[in-house]
Amino acid sequence: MRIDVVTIFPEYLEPLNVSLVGKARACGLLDVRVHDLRRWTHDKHHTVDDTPYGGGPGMVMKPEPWGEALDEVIASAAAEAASPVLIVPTPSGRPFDQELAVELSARPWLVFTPARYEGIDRRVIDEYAEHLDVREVSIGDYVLAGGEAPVLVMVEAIARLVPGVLGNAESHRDDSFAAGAMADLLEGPVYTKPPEWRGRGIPDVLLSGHHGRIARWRRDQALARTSANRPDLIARCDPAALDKKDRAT
Ligand code: 6GU
Repeated sequence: MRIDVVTIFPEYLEPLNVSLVGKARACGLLDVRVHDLRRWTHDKHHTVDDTPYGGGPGMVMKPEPWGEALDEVIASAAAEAASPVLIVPTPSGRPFDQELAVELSARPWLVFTPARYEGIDRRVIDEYAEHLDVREVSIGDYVLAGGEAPVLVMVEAIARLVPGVLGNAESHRDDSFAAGAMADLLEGPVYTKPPEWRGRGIPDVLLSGHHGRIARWRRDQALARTSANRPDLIARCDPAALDKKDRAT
């Protein structure tokens, strides 16, 4: 998968060299290219913003640098025989969720345009939406100072779904999770060695070796945690997906 990011803060994307995404880049599964938007400015001060038409607070990102940047980044791929998905991070976008991560992880090429200030001149989005699949996406109901952190969030969520990026064991586990009985529930607590830490032990059932009882316990824990932290997920749940024992919980 190829990922391009155009930003005025290329250094903000440095974490893409670390851990899971960094390793996927190093072994060639991901081709990540971060571009400095100011490369496509032509004035002495490398201006990327200006005052909003109609007045109001803040600044708006000028369309010309974005147009030149995106034309060049996207043209570099006429050769790649594919058309990218253009992902525009904005708090006014549709919510980013696991379903969108799955969809995007199957696309060969993603271009992200994280903005600062009050956002990008609307004409840029309208222009590229004429030829490209453009998605305006938000990562949650809060306002960040810019789209770079959302890009880090989205790239990590998408990259771990790209075949080969996660180890086999984990990807198989995920497959069964997505389709399986725990779909839409939050994960319950996990434990490892030592068997006692600061006087605290391990729930007996996990030491019992009874796979059926362990699965039941994990599901009950997941239901309890989901009810406490995300009652909206339980309300949305298909009643057929809850069995008789769940309802007793
Ligand atoms: Cl994608 N951008 C900004 N600036 N704030 C956000 C966001 C995106 N998603 C949630 N808050």
